[in-house]
Amino acid sequence: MNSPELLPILCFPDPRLNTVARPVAAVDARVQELIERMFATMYEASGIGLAATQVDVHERLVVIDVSETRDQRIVLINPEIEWASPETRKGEEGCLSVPGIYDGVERSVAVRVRALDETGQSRVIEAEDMLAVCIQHEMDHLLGKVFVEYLSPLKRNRIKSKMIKAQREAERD
Ligand code: K1U
Ligand code: ZN
Repeated sequence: MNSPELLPILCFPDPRLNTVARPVAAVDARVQELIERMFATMYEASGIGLAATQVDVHERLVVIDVSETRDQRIVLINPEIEWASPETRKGEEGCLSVPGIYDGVERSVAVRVRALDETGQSRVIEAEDMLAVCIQHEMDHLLGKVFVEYLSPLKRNRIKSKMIKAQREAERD
């Protein structure tokens, strides 16, 4: 079988990253093909998660694989956080839409999420540590929020300038 076609990833500060995603209406062949393309794109970019927003599809769909073996796929369609631990921790985050930038973000250490899987079945996922952080980061993307928005305006503006400069240089080459 052919490998799924990769999708271009939007880069901060592209305003399309601030779009609020709408619910997926039906888990059909179109959505299943999009899931395969998103996993292929995420693995190719060595990421642990990818939200549909990042590939300019504004529907509530996320793919995740935090395993070292890269074979533990998690699909979240129309995810909703049912519970988030009051205990929080500040951890280093990165983002495929903000390449080369890593910084600390305070997140709940555990979450319980309800979502549909790729077959349309409703599932509950209890997550902690890296998976919990990744789920919160990806669900922020679906709300149009990029992790740099948690940083100070000074840091965020520096990152914005750096990204714009890098994008201009890449266009020139
Ligand atoms: O949403 C994304 O852009 C994917 C992002 C997910 C993420 C990483 C780290 C913390 C929270 C969410 C990435 O995969 S960034 C690249 C990456 O593989 C990575 C970066 C830092 C730690 C672990 C992995
Ligand atoms: Zn991200």
